[in-house]
Amino acid sequence: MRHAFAVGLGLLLPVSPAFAQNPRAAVEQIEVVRVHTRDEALIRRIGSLHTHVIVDRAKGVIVFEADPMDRALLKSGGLRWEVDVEATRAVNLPQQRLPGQSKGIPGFLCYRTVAETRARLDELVSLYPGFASVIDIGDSWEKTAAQPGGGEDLRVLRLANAAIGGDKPKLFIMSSVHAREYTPAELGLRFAEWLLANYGVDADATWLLDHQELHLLVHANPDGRKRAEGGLSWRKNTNTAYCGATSNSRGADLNRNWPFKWAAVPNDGGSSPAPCSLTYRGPAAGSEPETQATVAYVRSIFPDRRGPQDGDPADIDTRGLFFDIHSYSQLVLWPWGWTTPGPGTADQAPNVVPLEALGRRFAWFSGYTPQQANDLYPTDGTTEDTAYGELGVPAYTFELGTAFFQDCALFEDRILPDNLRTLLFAARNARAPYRSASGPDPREIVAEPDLVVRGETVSLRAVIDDTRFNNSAGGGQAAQAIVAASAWVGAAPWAAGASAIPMAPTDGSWNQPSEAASVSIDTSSLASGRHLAFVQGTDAGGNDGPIAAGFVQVYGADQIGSVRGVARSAATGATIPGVQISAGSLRTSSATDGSYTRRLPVGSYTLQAQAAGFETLSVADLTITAAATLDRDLQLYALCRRLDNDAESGPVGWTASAPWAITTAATTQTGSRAWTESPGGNYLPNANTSLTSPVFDLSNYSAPQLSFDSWCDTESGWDFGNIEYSANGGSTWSTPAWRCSGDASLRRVTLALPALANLAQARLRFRFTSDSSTQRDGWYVDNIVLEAGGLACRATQIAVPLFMDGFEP
Ligand code: 0X9
Ligand code: ZN
Repeated sequence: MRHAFAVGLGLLLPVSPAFAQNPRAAVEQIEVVRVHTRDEALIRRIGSLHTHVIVDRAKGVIVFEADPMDRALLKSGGLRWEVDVEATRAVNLPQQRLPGQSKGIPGFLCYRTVAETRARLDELVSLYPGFASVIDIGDSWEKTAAQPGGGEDLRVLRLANAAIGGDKPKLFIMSSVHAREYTPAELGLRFAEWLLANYGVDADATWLLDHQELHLLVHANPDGRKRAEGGLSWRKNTNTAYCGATSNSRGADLNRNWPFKWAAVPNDGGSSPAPCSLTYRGPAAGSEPETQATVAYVRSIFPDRRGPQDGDPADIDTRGLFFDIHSYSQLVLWPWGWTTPGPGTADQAPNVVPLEALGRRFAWFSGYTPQQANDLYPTDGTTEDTAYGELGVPAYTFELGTAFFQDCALFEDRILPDNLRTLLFAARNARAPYRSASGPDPREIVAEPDLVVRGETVSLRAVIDDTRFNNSAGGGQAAQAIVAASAWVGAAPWAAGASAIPMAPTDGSWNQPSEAASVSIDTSSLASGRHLAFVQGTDAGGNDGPIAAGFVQVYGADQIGSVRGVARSAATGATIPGVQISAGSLRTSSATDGSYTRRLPVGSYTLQAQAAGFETLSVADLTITAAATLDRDLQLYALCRRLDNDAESGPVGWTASAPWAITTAATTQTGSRAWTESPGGNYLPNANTSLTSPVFDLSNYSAPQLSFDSWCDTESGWDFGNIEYSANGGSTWSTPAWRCSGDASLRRVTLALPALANLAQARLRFRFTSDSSTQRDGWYVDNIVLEAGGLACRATQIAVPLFMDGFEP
């Protein structure tokens, strides 16, 4: 019987005629199915023709998205299989605007639409004229075919400091080439925004924009994406030539249409020839306008550094990095995709050693599983095989997160930070990726002091770390002892005439795979201003790692002054240690006795002082004059608690609609009691029930901030814990300011609610909603605190006389 199924899927025949020719019905329902099989050939066959495939070989189960024809084949095939109801619901998510939602994809405030992305790119160009430009690299299919919607330009955001010339290493990132994959485009855009916002603030952002280029194709498939924004589970482009002009299964899979090894895997094992298939490769290599434009652009920015034979390695000095960001599965993938792994086959890319090493480093930062792209199933005509195969540039596919329509809270809190740091690390490798792949990474670069009078000595420290490999999935990257580290101050290591300053191991000998290192920097010949201090380490294998940088500022004695003082509580006069004090990008923190001193270049500043539990203090018009010390004590006002509910002492004025109640179930581990909307076990279908705060007065209160513990075991994408607020005592309620779904882990959530500032009739609620199917344990919340600052809060804190020193106003 298994045999019959295999034939049906075209495993033993080149292509099942039905599969190749029959256009599908106009609207087709995808169902996620679980097939029980241990037949490797069948698993690979299914894998090559489907997305989103998950194989559990231990259990002998393969899960994939099956269309009606697949299901017909399964029904006739005699295998044990069933529909995964929850997963099916997750790929067919109907999208509804949140109440009051005016931006983002309906139901998802955190993902900008194609139109919003276009506007934001224009805005970035006008905000950062010397750094950002937009390049129109070609048209989407709908634009070339003059379709009713008009189509879109494919737009690359290029970031580089235009004031510094030269041929710079390039990082190319394309995202959301599969339309329904929501998170990749937003990650790409946020990475660009982070770099621009941190120029001159973060040393790495600064040198990356000075000495490298970022080329970002945020929406690699805008036509398809516009469909997916409407809630369709759209993957391909929208070309009406394939599968019928009105079918929602039409279009070509742009990640099977790229020219290198297009359709190369035998027996259609790497892509589908069937126009309605989710992995339809198109009628010819590079047939789609999106592919043509993107490939031409990639060829224009990366020279060819690899020979013509499959086995030719790229030159070790190849510069640049290529990324194609997808979702989902939490994977870091490197070429090849087109080869078939197996005993005795040469399935690895010729540069596999550094490709794998760098992939395992990326996976250290993201926590994802590192593997060769063909590990699960072969694919042909993919983006990263073309970038690497044609040009030799190291190329990677990331699969972000755990869902196409990923919940925003999980995106913001985990996926975004995990992958921003991965991309930042990646960017630091673009100069010599095949060399730095195995080399140690310098971290925690500190210059002390960070600002000196010319001639003073700076101690530059770093930790040179060779251990950051993710060795899961059968990996064996060995960390090697550090043997050297160098610093360059003022000039980049690659600048003509730059001289390396050797660093010394803090413990006296280079023998560990992670070593603290330092060096004293003579500043007597440095020009006035801010200098980048570059650090690079070398391991026992002779591998020079990537660069990381810090800042050192040097001025003449006539260009520096300072500010000093003591940070105290306005209410009690007690000194406050650990206050974070910043003036522009220069920072310090108060000592155990509350005192601080900060040297600054002469000029005018606004000082910001921040400490947990206190209102942020801003001291404007601070004028620093040469060789003088300005005394400025900092009087910090404690934040006032306007709401407080730890569930230990009952509802204390809160209104709990049934079945909300206080439970002693230990799920949240935050005390003996917590609130939950389903104290009896799982929540009910179609729940809509709130825990509502008393009305509270925020007149003359500013910067309200809510924090609480959350444990949110719900059906992801369907059942939600929502935070909403009311400005009128509960008559009307806001769009959810935050919501959770399918996150069964304890988290402390902190939310700024600026809209509630100064309102006399403020109110909050924790509203739980579920749909008709699949119930879980539910939502637990605890230790709810709303704090605010402002005049009304300060009035409760009688200012005590400060110690008057110097010319305190
Ligand atoms: O099938 C794909 O195109 C990718 N998965 S997705 O769910 N985002 O569609 C995986 C491709 C993996 N193989 C290569 N990149 N070669
Ligand atoms: Zn994808």
